[in-house]
Amino acid sequence: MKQNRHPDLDIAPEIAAALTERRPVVALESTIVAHGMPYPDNLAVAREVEAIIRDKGAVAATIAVLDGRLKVGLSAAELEYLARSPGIAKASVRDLPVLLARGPDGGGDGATTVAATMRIAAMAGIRVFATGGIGGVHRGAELSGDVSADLTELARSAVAVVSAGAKAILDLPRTLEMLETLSVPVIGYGCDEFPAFYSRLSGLKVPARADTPEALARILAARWRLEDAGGILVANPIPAADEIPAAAIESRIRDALSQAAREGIAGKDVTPFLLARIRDLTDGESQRANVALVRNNARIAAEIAGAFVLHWRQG
Ligand code: PSU
Ligand code: MN
Repeated sequence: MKQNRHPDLDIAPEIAAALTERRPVVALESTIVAHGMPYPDNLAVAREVEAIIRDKGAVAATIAVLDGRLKVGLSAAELEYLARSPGIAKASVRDLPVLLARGPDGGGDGATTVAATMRIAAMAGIRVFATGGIGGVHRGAELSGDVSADLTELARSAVAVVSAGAKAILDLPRTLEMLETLSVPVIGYGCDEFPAFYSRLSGLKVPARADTPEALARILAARWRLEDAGGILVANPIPAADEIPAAAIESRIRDALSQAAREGIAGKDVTPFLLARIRDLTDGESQRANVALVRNNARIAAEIAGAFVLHWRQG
């Protein structure tokens, strides 16, 4: 099958068949499993999210790097291995060549971030991807220079990322500015404000809004008729019943940020450190919100994927 011809790519047969037949497929990342939540909740959530996608009539494609192979679709044992291995590398796009070159004998395993998952999904021909929140411009980036490669990948890979916005630990106004600079469409799903991950509101307007999967599918198809192949950020707010108002969580975020600064946490360790600290400081409430928004994103992503394949087939 065409998708399997790439020398580094292993696409599970069920997913390859769905892609060939133009049935809906939704990609899922693995950093959220290995580094975003502790075991065993991470495994339960990963399985549940795959089930939500299946119940909506789409095929779930969880992506990771294992034994130096780009894996699209994981077995139950592979998913469990990722969930139980907190020491596994967090792999963004820059890390992929090193992991591939190591191969099976030299530690060629990695949990893929939004950026790396987008790249691999695009290589496989998967157009819709559900996550929690994307990485972006960190607070204090004017000094640290810490800007997630999730943003530059959104400018580059032809994948729609369904998220609850960017993580609240970030500098959201600068993240939106950067997305504008990178010419990435940001579409509010049923909302006019850019959601703030744990909360529905950020005070920042989204440049455009869509209210149905069909409306989004039309935007996706139009994006990819243009002569560039970048991505789209779909901003889908956390359900009202599950949100933590921004005012309630902001002081916890600040506490976690100052602890990270005191302990000299930098680079790729920043995001996992902050998520874990905020989970402790909120007695697990932040993680309950995180799980709720991931579920919600999976549901919407499956609906968008369904609408998109119809649109794509009809041309
Ligand atoms: N959102 C979550 N949990 C996570 C992440 C996002 O709810 O663990 C991960 C994603 O994989 C995202 C990464 O791509 O954090 C961003 O890390 P960085 O800021 O180092 O690029
Ligand atoms: Mn970073």
